[in-house]
Amino acid sequence: MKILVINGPNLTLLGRREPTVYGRATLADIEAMLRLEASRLGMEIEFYQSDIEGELVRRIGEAAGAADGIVLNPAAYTHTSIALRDAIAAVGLPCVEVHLSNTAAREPFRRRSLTAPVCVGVIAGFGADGYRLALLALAQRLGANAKEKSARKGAKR
Ligand code: CA2
Repeated sequence: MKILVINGPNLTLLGRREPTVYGRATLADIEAMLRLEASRLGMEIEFYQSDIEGELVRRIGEAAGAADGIVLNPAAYTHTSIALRDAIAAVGLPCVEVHLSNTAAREPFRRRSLTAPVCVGVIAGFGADGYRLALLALAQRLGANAKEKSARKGAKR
């Protein structure tokens, strides 16, 4: 099972600025923690970051047929990007949206997510641990789907 983990603009600043909002973990720390969790779950992850909206759109599109699910922190594009929303809707893979901070408790413009409606769920406010929780949620959802499919196959035989 392969999961693509995508991070949007400015998340390379993690751990260096605004630790009270975003915590002290760097993006490299988050990647290392996720690799550990993925190996525990028997999953493979690919980690990707870009500040550029079009590159994020392209990477999501490339996941079709190459990954089983997506963990996505669209960062500021959460609140602005119809292009990202369309890419998630089109790729046909379960996508879990992650935010380090609790966006519902921040400025009004952060309360609206254009991408959340096309995701299977949103995890916000748990800092770096949110990425681990998103991976667990996908493992459970994809594992359950795989079990359901093989049970259906068995019932047909
Ligand atoms: O809470 C989150 O994970 C956000 O996606 C982070 C975005 C913000 O625009 C969203 O509303 C919520 C900001 C990412 C930039 O990260 C920084 C990290 C350290 C210092 C400055 C920015």
